[in-house]
Amino acid sequence: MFGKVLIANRGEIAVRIIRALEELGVDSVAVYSELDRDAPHVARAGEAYNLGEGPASENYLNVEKLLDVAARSGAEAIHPGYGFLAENAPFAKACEQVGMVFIGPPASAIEAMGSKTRARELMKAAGVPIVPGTTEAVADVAQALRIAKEEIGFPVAVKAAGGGGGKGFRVALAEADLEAAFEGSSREGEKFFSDATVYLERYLADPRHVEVQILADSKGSVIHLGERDCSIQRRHQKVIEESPAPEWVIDPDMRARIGAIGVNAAKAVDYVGAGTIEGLFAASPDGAGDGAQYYFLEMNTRVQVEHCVTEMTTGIDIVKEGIRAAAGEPLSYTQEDVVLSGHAIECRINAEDASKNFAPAPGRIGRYREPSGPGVRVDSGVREGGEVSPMYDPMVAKLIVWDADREQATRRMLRALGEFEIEGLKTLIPFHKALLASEQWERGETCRDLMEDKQWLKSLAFPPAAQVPAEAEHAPARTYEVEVSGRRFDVRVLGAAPNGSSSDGAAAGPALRPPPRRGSAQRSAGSASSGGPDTLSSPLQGNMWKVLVKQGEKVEEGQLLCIIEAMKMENEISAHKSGTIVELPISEGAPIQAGATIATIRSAAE
Ligand code: MV4
Repeated sequence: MFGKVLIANRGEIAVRIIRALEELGVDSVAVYSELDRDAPHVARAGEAYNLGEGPASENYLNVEKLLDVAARSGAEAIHPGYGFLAENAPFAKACEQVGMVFIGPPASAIEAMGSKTRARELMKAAGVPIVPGTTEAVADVAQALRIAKEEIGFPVAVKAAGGGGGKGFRVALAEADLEAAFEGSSREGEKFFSDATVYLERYLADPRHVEVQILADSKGSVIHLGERDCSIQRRHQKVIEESPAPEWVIDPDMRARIGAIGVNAAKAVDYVGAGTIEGLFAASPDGAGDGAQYYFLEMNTRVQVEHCVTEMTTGIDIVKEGIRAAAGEPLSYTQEDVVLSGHAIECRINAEDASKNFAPAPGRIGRYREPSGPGVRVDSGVREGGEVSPMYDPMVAKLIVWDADREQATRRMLRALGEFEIEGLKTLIPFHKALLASEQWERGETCRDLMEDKQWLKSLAFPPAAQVPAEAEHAPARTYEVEVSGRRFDVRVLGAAPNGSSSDGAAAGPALRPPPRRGSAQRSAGSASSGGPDTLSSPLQGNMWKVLVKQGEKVEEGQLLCIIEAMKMENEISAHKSGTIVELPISEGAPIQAGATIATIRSAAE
């Protein structure tokens, strides 16, 4: 086993890896950006190195700096976590070249799975079922049209070869849509992966996203740990994951079939470590009633965000097994040792406002209390008083619960969500509470209708008390605990405290700065009109990906105005109020700073 490992990551996954290393008796080395100076992963590691300020490209993604710090600290291996350099074959090779172990699969496996066309070709040859379609690049629209008409049939999915996770994914329902889908997919592939190559798949109607966890060692042993159902997604970002899939969706026979497919896929690329085969589960392809099918979609050659639900149902520490495999040790388990028990659910607690199109809601965390009790696990990378920066992933914590079955796990999750206290910023907690209480969830549906239901999402708006009204900006609320006739109540008093007494909650524990008013898109004080401030500013720094409105246009509150791409994520920005767009100083493709004006909207009454 290694003596010391550097973690080239931040947030909850860095903390997760540090914990695994500690249990293995391995020293940990954290790295951090200037912004993360006070982050939990820094405090939690054995030693930590500042990689400097600036965007991730200058610190968490800077290969030269990482390898330099790894060498200086005496680390023998680097764990990339997920995101950042996790699926970067050149980085895995660079580690190899300087004698540093990359904790992950061989660079060749990352490369093979990185090209989705190559992966489809390899999987087909290995007998792994792939979604019907092409395994080679489609040259142009004319060829796409011929293949779609003669071989696949409409509707077809057009996907970017360099893509994955939904990037560059377009659907052509009929012949007339194909050109736009082809061009859109190709453009997005070029933009995000410098690869305009696209391929075609048959478009499956409302499939489930079902993936299987794999562990492999360097001796050739490959096992699977059962499936995860991640069908609840928003713009291809998973928000809730569970394991196993609802029992009426995947039966033991199908589970064994999916497991075998995962093992074969991993073996075909000589995989080592923890990995995931993602696939689509179609109850009845084409509605033809010819039985359920499972198709390979892509492989994630790293530990995933949602690995925790599998840890809960198997009792196997996936992160530790991955580190052991990289150190050349055999897996601690055979397939026969893997026994699935009960049901686990994970909710991603993102700093986002579901009622405003899941707008990013970075800011400073006020009071913060994590839930606990039986069957509850929280993996987080934040703490009270910490800042959630718009520079990074909005996921601040993962709440995972386990119980004997899906129904009880759901109740336990609702209980734990109720215990979770995060003040100062908006999170997906209200969204998760509402979704898990829905009939759609109870029936184990993919919930796509809910995720697109503007009215339903709007109903999840945060109570006005949480959004300090503009005129009361400097008059924070105080909370008191009182007893009335012996019964205890929490009372929240708004406005300035009398006699200049402390403005912090009398019973709210340590004095905290009033949480800054950040959130969805920020409102700056415009003209004091009935409709509130006119100016909508950008909550984050990024690139203007799409502008969906024009100056002079009338918009409704909540209407999508533009999409800002930041950290490879598309962030939807919607109108903060109804009115006419009198100013729109943004253009597609241009960079935008946090705080910069997106639009000025004047209410009709003015
Ligand atoms: C598909 C599909 C239908 N047909 N491919 C790809 C990335 C992943 N985030 C979702 N992807 C899909 N690929 C074909 N050929 C539908 C989706 C899809 C989806 C799948 C399962 C559960 C939720 C989904 C939400 C949007 C798109």
